[in-house]
Amino acid sequence: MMINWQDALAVYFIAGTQDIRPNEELIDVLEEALKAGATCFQYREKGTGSMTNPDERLDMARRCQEVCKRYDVPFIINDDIDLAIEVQADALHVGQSDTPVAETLDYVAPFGIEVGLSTNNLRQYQEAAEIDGVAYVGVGPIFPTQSKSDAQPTVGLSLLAEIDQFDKRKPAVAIGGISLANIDQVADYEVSGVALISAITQSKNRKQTIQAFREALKK
Ligand code: TZP
Ligand code: MG
Repeated sequence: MMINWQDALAVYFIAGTQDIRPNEELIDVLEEALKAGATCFQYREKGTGSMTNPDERLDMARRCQEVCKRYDVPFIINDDIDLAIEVQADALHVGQSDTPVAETLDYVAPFGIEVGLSTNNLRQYQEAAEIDGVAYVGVGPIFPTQSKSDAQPTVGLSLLAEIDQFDKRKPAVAIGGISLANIDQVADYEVSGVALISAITQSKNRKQTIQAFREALKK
């Protein structure tokens, strides 16, 4: 798949089984989100309540990937090189404290798997922008988040403002605590989109929620 990240990042849904309400299934929430217009999906099985059994993770990854294929959206694996290669994911997303991005690229690029990188400050963003193999950059956490217990300190909208001062070398996606209550503030900056966990998993009306995000972003 040739991925146009500028478009694919618009409403970037992230989830693992740990993020799903007890009465729902990840696979159904994913299908609902894609039907409603989410533009890509990252399988992130991580943190309290996540599945630790590799076979179960592989099975879940395959099921999620099948749904993404049906909706023709990129399927991304969070921070698991082996799993990304095993399922031939479209992309692998890594953070600053995961396997170094150069090493990650050496592993996955030969398989045609693209790489996204999280950044938490201007220096990291600029470094990421210099790395040819990095397909897109995550920027955050913009606001406080309940979805990641070891999240970096909140960077606020000011980091988006700083990044806007530079020539955009990479498509950027804002992450962390983004909701319909603050999307208009985020949309003032030159981001390709927003990465969301709770705004989608906890939504009472996913269709309405996702359409409202797309409208706010004019996507
Ligand atoms: N990385 C930085 S913040 C975050 C991740 C994975 C969690 C985002 O979740 P939410 O619920 O959209 O704040
Ligand atoms: Mg990480």
